[in-house]
Amino acid sequence: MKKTLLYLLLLFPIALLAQEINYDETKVPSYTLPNPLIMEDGTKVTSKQEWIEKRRPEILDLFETHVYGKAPASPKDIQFEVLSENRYAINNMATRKEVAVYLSEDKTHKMTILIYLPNKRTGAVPLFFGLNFKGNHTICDDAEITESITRMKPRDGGDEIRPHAFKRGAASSRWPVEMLIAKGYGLATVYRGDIDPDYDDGFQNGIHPLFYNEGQTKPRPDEWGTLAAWAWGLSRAMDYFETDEDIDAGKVAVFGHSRHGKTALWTAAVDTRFAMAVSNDSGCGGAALSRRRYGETVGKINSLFPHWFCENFKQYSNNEDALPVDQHQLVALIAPRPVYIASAIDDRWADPKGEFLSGVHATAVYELLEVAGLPVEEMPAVDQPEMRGNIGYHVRSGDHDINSYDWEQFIKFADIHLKDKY
Ligand code: GTR
Repeated sequence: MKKTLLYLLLLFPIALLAQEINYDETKVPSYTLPNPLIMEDGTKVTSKQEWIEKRRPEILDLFETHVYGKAPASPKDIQFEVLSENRYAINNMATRKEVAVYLSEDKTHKMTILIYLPNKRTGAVPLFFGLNFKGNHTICDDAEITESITRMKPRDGGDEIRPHAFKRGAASSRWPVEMLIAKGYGLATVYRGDIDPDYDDGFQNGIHPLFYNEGQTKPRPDEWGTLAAWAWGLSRAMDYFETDEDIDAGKVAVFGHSRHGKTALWTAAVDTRFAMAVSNDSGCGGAALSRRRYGETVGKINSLFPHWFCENFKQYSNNEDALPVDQHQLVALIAPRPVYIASAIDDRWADPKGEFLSGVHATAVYELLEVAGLPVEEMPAVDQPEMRGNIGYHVRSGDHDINSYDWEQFIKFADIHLKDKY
């Protein structure tokens, strides 16, 4: 008897959790999305100028206050140092540079940007730029990349720093360095742990404490979580790109897979210097509409990753209709710049359809700005990319990952939007 009770008690929360996750399209609740072209006071936005001067800042502020959190301005004392440079990388096809960005005056906090630039170039090159999960040395089997100091949640009271946790080149299937170089693009990346390690430690170990006011011990409810901190770090790399004459800082595409896809979209929304954004399988808190509650939900993401968003976002767990924004407005913040949204059909956790619909519902803003957004309202078939407008989309066959198929599409899209100015 006792055993049965215990069993039921154990099963109950599991059943509850299982119930919460919906993968049935017919069970997606009906919802009304906030209209990106209606001001919070009900006024319609009818001109470019109204969008740029009024509605865009309003939406940006709503996302900062309720979703990602406000980040500080760039520090005035930011310093860069080229740590290494080799012109004979990747079979002499590329120049590899490693650049330290010191995020504090005393140089205690630095992030290292790893950059590959095609040697076959006539001037400054366009660049794909994004965070990596496991360290710079994992993106390519190149013996000379400095191993990142990998920082992860300590196990059993152990150390946060885990030397040699990941092998050189371990993530190379996700980073087609040679393909990008051959197509005339540079590639740059930063290990996200250099900015803020990806676990909940009460915001002590990343860059947040560098900006606390006297007596402050954690971000305020409307201040940056980890995703906004990563985005802030990507902007500091952009500060460097603007100083590097081999890089065309006006043609940088910020990209990311999954949590880094969420970050890429937010980075491009906040920092208009990024010319293009690519979101791969970014899901909840990325391109997927929160109100659909399909796959990962706001409640789920806030409990699994309490450090990713600002504290205010927790109010919307299982309360999505109260959110003053939804993720199509995040895409709209990038307008009129090109944005590519990629999904994978088996990645139901990320809600491929919800990712697609963000593009559909951001389109009105692109059109107001006199460019095409996503020119279709029905989801394209699997492996049939849509890239006629400034919002590109594909749903690839297969599961949650970023692979060479995805990259081929990103490059085609960049060829359309970045190369013409190249
Ligand atoms: C999952 C998370 C997703 C996505 C993914 C990833 O566990 O629930 O939101 O970000 O991780 O980053 O791979």
